[in-house]
Amino acid sequence: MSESLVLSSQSGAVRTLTLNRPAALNSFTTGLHGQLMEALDAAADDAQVRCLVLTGASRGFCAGQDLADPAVAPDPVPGAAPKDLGDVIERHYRPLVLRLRSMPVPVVAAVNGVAAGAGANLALACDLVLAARSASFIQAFAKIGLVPDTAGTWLLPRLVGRAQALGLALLGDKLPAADAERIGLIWRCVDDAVLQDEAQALAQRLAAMPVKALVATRRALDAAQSMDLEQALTEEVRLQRKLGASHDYLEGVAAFMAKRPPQFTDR
Ligand code: T3D
Repeated sequence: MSESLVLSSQSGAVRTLTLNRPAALNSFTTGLHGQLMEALDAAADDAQVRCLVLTGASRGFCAGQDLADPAVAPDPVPGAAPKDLGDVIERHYRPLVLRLRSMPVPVVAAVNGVAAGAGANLALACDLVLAARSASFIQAFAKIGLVPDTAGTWLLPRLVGRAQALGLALLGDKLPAADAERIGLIWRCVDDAVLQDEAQALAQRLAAMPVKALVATRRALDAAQSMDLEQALTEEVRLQRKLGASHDYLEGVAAFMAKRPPQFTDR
């Protein structure tokens, strides 16, 4: 039987996926990529799942690409042909980000420890990022002669602006979680002891909300980045027309009028 590189658990409508290569700080191998994609697809296809939590086993969240993986490690033989890293990115990291951003449910990253390289941007590609106070974010790419990938070039300036994005990407320094919260890179930093409980509570809260509208909100905010005001307003018309005809909208208004808690079911 193959090793479980991604652990999956379910609590109510919340699915939690745990990256599980702790000896190498949950860094990515081809095997981990394959299992994570499978787990994300399974969560997307399961109507019982209304929110996803992504976290890491043991002391790290994810140290990015496993640099010891023979598929990517430079061949030490002088004159050896370079590995095609573009191929690795195209086959694994690009689809991973697109999968995350098209999940039909909100995704919470519970960053339990260091998140470096592609591991940092994996977390930042999630909808809400909650990090333990001892966690940190490192754009490690420049230190090994690469550019930020896993959507780092797109995410960083949008999250924190060009000045901070360049500072993080060019220097590759370790950014403690509290500073990541301060500059707006992540949603919240919490004490280590409560991280997983807080992440589960946040996920349960999101799961009880109108998930379809939450996902439409994520998409609208992303899409508006490349729209002018008029286009964004037009898109809001389209989305509100669609959501206004949904069960969840009827239920939300009915529950408000009846002063009772809503029961949202759309996904
Ligand atoms: O290459 C391509 O295919 C293109 C794709 C690129 C995407 C990327 O993600 S590029 C960036 C890759 N990641 C890094 O450069 C980060 C490398 N790791 C570190 O800088 C440090 O490990 C950390 C700052 C993340 C943590 O430091 P520390 O002191 O807390 O832990 P450590 O002792 O360095 O690591 C613990 C173990 O994990 C250690 O193994 P050992 O000595 O106990 O057997 C270390 O080698 C291993 N480890 C950590 N990161 C990686 C790794 N092994 C393989 N690949 C890693 N990325």
